[in-house]
Amino acid sequence: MYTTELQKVDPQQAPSRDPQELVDAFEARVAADAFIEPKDWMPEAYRRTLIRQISQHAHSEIVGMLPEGNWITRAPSLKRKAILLAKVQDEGGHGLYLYSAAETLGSSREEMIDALHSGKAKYSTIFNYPTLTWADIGAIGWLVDGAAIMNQVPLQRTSYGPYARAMVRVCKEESFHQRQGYDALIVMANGTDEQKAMVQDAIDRWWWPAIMMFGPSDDNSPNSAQSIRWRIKRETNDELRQKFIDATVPQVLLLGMKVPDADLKWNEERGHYDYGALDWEEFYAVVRGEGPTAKERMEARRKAWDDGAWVREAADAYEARRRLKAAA
Ligand code: BYC
Repeated sequence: MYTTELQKVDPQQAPSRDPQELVDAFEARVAADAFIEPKDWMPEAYRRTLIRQISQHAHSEIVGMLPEGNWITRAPSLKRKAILLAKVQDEGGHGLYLYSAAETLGSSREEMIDALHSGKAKYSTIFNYPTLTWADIGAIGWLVDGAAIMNQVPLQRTSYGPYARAMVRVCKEESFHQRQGYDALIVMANGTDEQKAMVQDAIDRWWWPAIMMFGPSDDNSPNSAQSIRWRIKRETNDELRQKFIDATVPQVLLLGMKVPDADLKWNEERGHYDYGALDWEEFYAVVRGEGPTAKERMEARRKAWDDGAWVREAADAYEARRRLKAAA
């Protein structure tokens, strides 16, 4: 199921050309900012890096539905419930575009889902934290989707065409997600003392995990240098983290809230905020699958996959019947 015609194309085709010539032509296209498309020749390591990044991105989108999904039945009004439902559904859609983009590189949906469920593939650390209050839902929209946009806007110019094109729509939807999250927090920040305290508490718990989403610092990021050379990544982890902090601190202040970082200070000379040290031990522990809700998230994903078996079987049966009819 889900196998595409593209998977049948031999990725290392073009036997008649000298390998160095193929590499040179590939490098020249990347250097000229031309997109690499599924049927184009590409180095095996480029393909593997893309499958790794795109599939992990897809996993993050569908695991990301879980912490917010928890609140659909508890949203404080019909309006907020409708918005949250639409947002969670959008995240599912993002997962689908991304799995489809990864499939064009020859990886099957089953392989990718297996890698997620067996713990071989990563997904964003951010979704291993619990959503304790309604303010957390606002904080996720604003901070988590905000960090995602900062990371994904440059990916609209990533060198692999299907990934870049998927990002255009994803970024548009993420912008709406970010605004609805901030809007929910503005309402609460202008509410009762209890609501204000909930907003500050949510910021205190989500700030650091959100800025860790950008990944390890540049000197500890094993994949960055090559990914930047191949123009898969257009900006480094630390560059994006800094941009996010610079853009978001004024938004915290506008809410009348505090950033939970005693070392945060505007640096006039650099034209950026200086910020405190990240807890990398916590980051790597969460990457290893030791986050507060990691077990729960994987159990929910496996259950969703098992419960959906009948849908996949029905889709297969429908497709088999459609083909029979078409042949007749
Ligand atoms: N969490 O060499 P590095 C969303 C891993 S979803 C877990 O810097 P790279 C949303 C990294 O994979 C947001 N693992 O790697 C959804 C690598 O391990 P492997 C998801 C992380 O790839 C629903 C190792 O650490 N966005 O927005 O050059 C609701 C070394 O790192 C993390 C994307 O996936 C992390 N935070 O750079 C709301 C964007 N960070 O794979 C919102 C696309 C690092 O070698 N991805 N690792 O075993 C990227 O831009 C890049 O893959 C990263 C990492 C910046 C994340």
